[in-house]
Amino acid sequence: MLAPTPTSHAEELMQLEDQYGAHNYHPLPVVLSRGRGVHLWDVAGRQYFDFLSAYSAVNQGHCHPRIIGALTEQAQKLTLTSRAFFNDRLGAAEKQLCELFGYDKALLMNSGAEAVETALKLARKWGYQEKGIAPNMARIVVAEHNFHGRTTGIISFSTDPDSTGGFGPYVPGYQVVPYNDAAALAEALADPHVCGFLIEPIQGEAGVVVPGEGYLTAAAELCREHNVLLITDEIQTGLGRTGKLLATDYEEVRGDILILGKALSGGVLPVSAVLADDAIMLTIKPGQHGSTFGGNPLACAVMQAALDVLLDEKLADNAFRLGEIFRARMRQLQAQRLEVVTLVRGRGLLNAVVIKPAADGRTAWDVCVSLMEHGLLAKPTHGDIIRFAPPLVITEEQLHAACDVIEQVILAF
Ligand code: IF1
Repeated sequence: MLAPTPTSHAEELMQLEDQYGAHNYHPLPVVLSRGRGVHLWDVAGRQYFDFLSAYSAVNQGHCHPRIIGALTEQAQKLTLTSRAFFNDRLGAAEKQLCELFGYDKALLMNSGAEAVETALKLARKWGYQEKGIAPNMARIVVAEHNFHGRTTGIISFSTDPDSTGGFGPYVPGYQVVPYNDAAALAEALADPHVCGFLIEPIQGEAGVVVPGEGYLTAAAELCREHNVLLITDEIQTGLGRTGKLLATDYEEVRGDILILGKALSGGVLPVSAVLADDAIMLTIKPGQHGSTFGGNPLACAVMQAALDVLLDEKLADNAFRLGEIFRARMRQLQAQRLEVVTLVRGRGLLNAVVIKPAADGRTAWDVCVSLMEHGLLAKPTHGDIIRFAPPLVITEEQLHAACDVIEQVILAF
């Protein structure tokens, strides 16, 4: 079939992806070519507020000068040695991570999923070696509606048919419990084969589901009681996104294993990390785990700059303060259009607004298309939920300007 003649440069580029790229996404019809701070520009030069931040990987804002500076400086010197040899960046980067988050050791990987897989392997290793679980009998408890990545190991415990359908057979050794239900968790942890409980402190993909006050504390206590490792996946919620350095800081809970990713590099290149104390981390011996790019000098230089920016620019505090303003504005909007905006929830600058489909069938997707036409980019999840997550460098003035756009679009919906 002859493809229709592209009428614009953007359509030409979308057509290229359609013809030569896998169809594993359904992007909004916008083709971006430049980013700086909270703004993105498309190929026609139109400017947008970015209210997705690449799913919270761009907390420091697009192309932050300090992070790009670290990238370009290191890129002229040394990018990759593999871990077959030492390099002059990894030790200092690991030290900065361990001191900032309060752990003995860090294991650097690349994607978030790789860090999650690393954490699962670590928990199992500890379960056999330290908890004395019989070989191949270790089990890990996870929450319903979890999202931890797309590998076959991780989707083995997903409850989302889109993530799991058609990808079996699945990795055994996982048990699903309802999120935010301490009683169900207590029951599951009583099984002596359980070595770990993997949890998102706030469920991102599920639609920014914030657990009840005290749930994380109860989970930590139950894990301690049953000698089970609490594994906190802060790949999306960590690094200032929810208004604290980590989302678990809201309850002063500390994961036995902490998983970080996304904004660990400020969205410049893939960097992820697993942090744990010696009793857990040293159960993995030389040659038992690794990755070609894990801990490469370029990633270390970028990560150190990204963490410096996070702290120097007090991005967690900014997210906390502006998140309160954002939710207040969305709740005002909800009061005006109860038949459209049915729920507003979140912490810091990780928020979601639930949109009731219109009588004529228009959904959150159509709201996002209209937002795009009015200069703001956001993406719906699970049909009716729009996640609003701008870079944490956003100013109060920019936030109000963005809320004006959201208001205008939703009032017209
Ligand atoms: C996609 C979702 C968000 C994550 C948590 C681990 C990972 C992610 C809590 C894996 C990744 C990304 C993946 C991306 C879209 C995005 C996403 F919609 F998929 F679920 F943010 F909510 N733990 N989330 O959120 O990290 O391997 O991707 O680096 O797959 O479509 P990754």
